[in-house]
Amino acid sequence: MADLKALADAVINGDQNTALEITKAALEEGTAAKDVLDNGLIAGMDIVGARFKKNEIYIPEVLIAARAMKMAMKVLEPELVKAGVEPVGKLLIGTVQGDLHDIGKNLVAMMLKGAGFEVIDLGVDVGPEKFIEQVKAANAQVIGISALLTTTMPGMEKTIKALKDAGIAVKVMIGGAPVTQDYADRIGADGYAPDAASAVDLAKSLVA
Ligand code: B1M
Repeated sequence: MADLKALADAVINGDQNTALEITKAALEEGTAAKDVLDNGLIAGMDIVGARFKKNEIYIPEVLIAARAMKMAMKVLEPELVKAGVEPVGKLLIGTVQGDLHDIGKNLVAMMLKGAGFEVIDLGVDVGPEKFIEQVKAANAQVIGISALLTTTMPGMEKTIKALKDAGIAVKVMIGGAPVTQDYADRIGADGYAPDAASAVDLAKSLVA
């Protein structure tokens, strides 16, 4: 029997090789890909998210855990596709127009992937037109926008307005160091998250 608890622990400890080995072994002995995902990788990332939220661990540990999960996902993903496992939800993410900061956005994207979301990362300096074009192409349920500069924050409002004008019904969540819940309410965003772990909870609530 595959030890999925050990797989979760390997993710928590950022042990890439062990995460990969257990994932391969589990698949070889016939464990369902979804079981490996839910009870191994996601279970591990859930704990990483909870510890990050309580400040028990910090960004480097989260990045290392995400890297271990990513390694295991390389062998798991094709099996999930074969088994027809649906992602928790589909989400587009990008840093707002004019803004090149992407460390926080990448962290949020990794945690969302860790929680079972299909994440399409549009990168940095993403304008309203690109969000609109890509959300139509991907048929995503949620758009996540990150901003690190007070001067680029208005780009979030511009994007929300452009989506409304284009008649696109998609949930928008925002975040980044200068962003607040008050700002999210003012510009009509569907949600705000102060950190990557909270962003996962928020995204889950937006697709529920
Ligand atoms: Co810039 N920078 N920077 N910078 N930079 C800040 C943001 C700044 C606060 C530094 C300072 O002056 N004290 C300041 C902004 C001031 C302001 O607007 N209030 C600033 C400035 C001014 C600038 C330039 C204008 C500097 C210049 O050229 N004169 C320039 C702008 C370039 C541009 O974007 N057009 C610039 C450039 C850069 C670098 C390229 C050198 C580099 C970015 C590298 C990169 O990202 N690839 C950089 C960096 C590294 C920083 C600091 C030092 C660190 C930012 C960071 O990565 N934090 C930053 C000062 C600081 O914060 N101490 C600073 C770690 C990251 C994990 O946190 O992004 O907040 P954060 O993400 C968190 C949460 O906010 C949240 O979750 C994450 C994890 O918990 N979150 C979300 C983020 N996005 C989310 C989205 C969500 C939900 C949650 O939903 C979608």
